[in-house]
Amino acid sequence: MFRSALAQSRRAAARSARFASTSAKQQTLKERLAELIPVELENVKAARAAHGKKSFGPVVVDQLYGGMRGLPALIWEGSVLDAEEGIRFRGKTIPECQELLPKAPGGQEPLPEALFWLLLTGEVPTQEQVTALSKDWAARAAIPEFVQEIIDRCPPTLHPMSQFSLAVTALNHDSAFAKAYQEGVSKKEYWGPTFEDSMDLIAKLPNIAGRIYRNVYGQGKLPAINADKDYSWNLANLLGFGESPEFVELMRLYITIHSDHEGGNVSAHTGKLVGSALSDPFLAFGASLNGLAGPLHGLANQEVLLWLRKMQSKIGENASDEAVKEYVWSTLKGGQVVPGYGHAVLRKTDPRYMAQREFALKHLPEDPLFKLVGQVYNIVPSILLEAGKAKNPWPNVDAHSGVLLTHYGLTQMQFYTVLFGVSRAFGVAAQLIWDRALGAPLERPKSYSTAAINKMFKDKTA
Ligand code: HAX
Repeated sequence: MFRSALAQSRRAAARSARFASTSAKQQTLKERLAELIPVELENVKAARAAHGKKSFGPVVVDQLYGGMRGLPALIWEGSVLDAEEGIRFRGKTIPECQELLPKAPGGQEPLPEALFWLLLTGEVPTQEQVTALSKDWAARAAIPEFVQEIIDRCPPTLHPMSQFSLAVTALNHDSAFAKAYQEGVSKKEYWGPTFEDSMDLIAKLPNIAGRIYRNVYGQGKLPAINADKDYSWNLANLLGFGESPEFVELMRLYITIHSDHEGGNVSAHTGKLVGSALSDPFLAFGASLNGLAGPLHGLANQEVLLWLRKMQSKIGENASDEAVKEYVWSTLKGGQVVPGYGHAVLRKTDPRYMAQREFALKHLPEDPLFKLVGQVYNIVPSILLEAGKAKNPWPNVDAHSGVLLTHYGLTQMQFYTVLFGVSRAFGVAAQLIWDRALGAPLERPKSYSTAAINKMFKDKTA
């Protein structure tokens, strides 16, 4: 039975690949997806028939107390994280994406539009398809007046991430999925309105982010979206950096590398979990943002800059290695973490850190803060190893991003996680669409009390 399902799915994939090569130029993302969904349904059926009863190995009680580290528990199609090698988006490393994905005219970094296409379909889009996606998102970018008012009424002292989460949650007012569900849409059709909501969500984020930035930091009126420009240019322009081609390039790289990091991290898993209750993509991603706003997750990019600034005010600029070492030890001895270092899965330097370091070496090699980040990179890992607790002493994505943003004049650290949030929507939205297409069920793992665990293992030796 498995063989025939597999053969059937291979035949369907070959048919669809033939179709893709002849009509790729004409196809929109939604049309291509509509072709891929039946193929993937067969793939999943075949994988479950072949492997459904196989064990991944034992679950030990420590995993229940230890934040479920390493527990195989989720299906996530867009990316897989290898502890040594780092992230691959649909099998492609960051350098491969930089090489293969379409770019803006004269640009060197991949367009996030292309990355979204890749995350959703596993295919590299054509330049025309990417341009069409930029235009589609520009056409969907406006945010309802009442959402503008919600943002405008927030006190500037409310953290930008809280404002971001409020605004995204409020977009649920116009959810195509919520409306279709109320009207009795069939399960088989869930993915269509989820796709529309996901496209709207991504498209509206630059206007939301730009409005929060201008409200909080007092930079005046928002410019209109330019439908002839790409997503990252529009985001940069809304923040006041449209005239800086290097900042626009940075946004393209930034969104691409922050988009997805498989499914178990807090923001990705939260979005998937909330979506599994058939909450629409706005509600699901609003929840993701609340998780991203934690200092052990996305807020670490703000914390890194605060930590570096505190270090500079304590030991001065151009401090010696000895002084930096002492400052790192004082952080650890104070019972705090060194922000931007360590990871729950990775055991090597994060390739997202390396991609940003390469960008800095190309565009801002003499920046004093970049030099400090390099100095810290040479010092922190050996101290974390000596301290002996962290399983991964190497830097993660957040150790570098703030320095790049600061260099171009985006110095408001509390805003940094909002940019991470704009990016993370790409990965979460892609998975929400696939979850609804493949009929992913409500998530409901089993929990136990300590008393129940003690009772279960009473009188047992293993
Ligand atoms: N500084 C100091 N101590 C650290 C540390 C760091 N950077 N990283 C880990 N440790 C400590 C942990 O706090 C833990 O201590 P306790 O036993 O006292 O609880 C111990 O080392 C073992 O932790 P671990 O198994 O190595 O790491 P976890 O999987 O538990 O946690 C974290 C992973 C990313 C949360 C952790 O490394 C950390 O707090 N790093 C600093 C914050 C940070 O940079 N977060 C961003 C991570 C990437 C991300 O999600 N970006 O959005």
